[in-house]
Amino acid sequence: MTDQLYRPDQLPFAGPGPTFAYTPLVLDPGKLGGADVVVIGAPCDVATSYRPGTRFGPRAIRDADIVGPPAMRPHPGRRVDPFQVLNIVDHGDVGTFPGRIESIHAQLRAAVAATLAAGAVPAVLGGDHSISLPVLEALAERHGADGYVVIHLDAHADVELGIDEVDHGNPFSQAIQRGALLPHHHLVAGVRGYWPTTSEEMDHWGERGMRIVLMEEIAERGPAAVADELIATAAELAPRTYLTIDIDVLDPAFAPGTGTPEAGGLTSRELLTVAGRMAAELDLCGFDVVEVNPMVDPAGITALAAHATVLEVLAGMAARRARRAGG
Ligand SMILES: [Mn+2]
Repeated sequence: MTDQLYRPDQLPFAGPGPTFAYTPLVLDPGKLGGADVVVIGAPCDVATSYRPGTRFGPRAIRDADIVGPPAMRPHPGRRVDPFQVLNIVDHGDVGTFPGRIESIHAQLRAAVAATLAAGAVPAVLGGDHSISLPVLEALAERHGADGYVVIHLDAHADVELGIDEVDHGNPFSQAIQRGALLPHHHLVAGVRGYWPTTSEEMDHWGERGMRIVLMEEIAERGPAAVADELIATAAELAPRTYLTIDIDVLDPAFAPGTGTPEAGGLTSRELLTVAGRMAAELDLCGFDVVEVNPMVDPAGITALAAHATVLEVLAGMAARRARRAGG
C-alpha cells in the first residue's frame, strides 16, 4: 500500500497531463455510450471583451486536481463518491485555430450532441462564456426550448441587446433570438458591477419574464433563500435544468483569474453550497464552468475554485442518483 502511494504514474504533478480527475479519456464520440457524464473542454477566448486567456482554462481546471489517480473523490458531507456512482469520462477538448469562433462553436455543439445522444450529461469546461451558446443549441435540439431551464450564476446577465455577432456578453440573448432558449426560462443570479447590464436590458428582459437576481439581493436575502427560489422556479418550469457558472460570480478575492472581474461577489463556500444543492435537487441535463483565465490567476486560486465547483456539482448529481436508486 505504501509503495502504491508513490507510483510515478499516480502522481498528480507528473506525467503527460491529466484528464479531469484522472477519468478515462474517450476521444471517439461514437464510444461515449454507457457514460453518465462527459467532460468536454472548450479552450476558447476569441469572444472575450477584456482580458483574454480563457483558452488555457480547461487545462488549468484539470491541472488544479491535487489528488492524483485513480478517479476517486468521495464527498465527505454527502458520503458519496461521484466517480463510483456515475460513469464519468473525459472527451478531451474541442478546438481548432483559436480565431475561428464558428468552427469552435460547431465542434462543441457536435460534441454535446454526441454526449446527449449517448444518454450522458455534458460537463463543459470553458473557455469564455460564448461557448454556452452552442451547448444550449444542442440542448434545444434534443429537448426542445421548452424542455429545459437555465440557472445562470454570473456577475453579468450576458443578454446584450442589438448586437448581431456572438460574443461572451450575449450567449443567452443569442440563444433566445435563435429559438434555443425561452426568456422566462433564464434565471440569472449574482449580477453586479458596471460592465453594462443596462437598465434597458433589465427592463426589456424583465418584461419577458427573465428573472435577474442582483448580487445585492443575494446579500440581503442570503444565498440559501435565493437558491430555494431558483430551484423551485426551475422545477416548476421544466423537467430539466442546465446550470451555467461563470466563475466571475465569485468575488475577485476568490477568483481573480477571470476576464471581467467585479468586486462584491460570492465566496467560494457560498458557490459550492449553492451549486451542489442545485445538482442534488434538480435534474441537470448539463452544466458548464466558464471564464477561468489562468493568465491572470495568481497561485491558481481561480482554477482551484472552478475545479472544486465541478466536483461539488458531480457529488450533488451522484447523491441524487444514489438517493433515487435507494428508493
Ligand atoms: Mn461574467
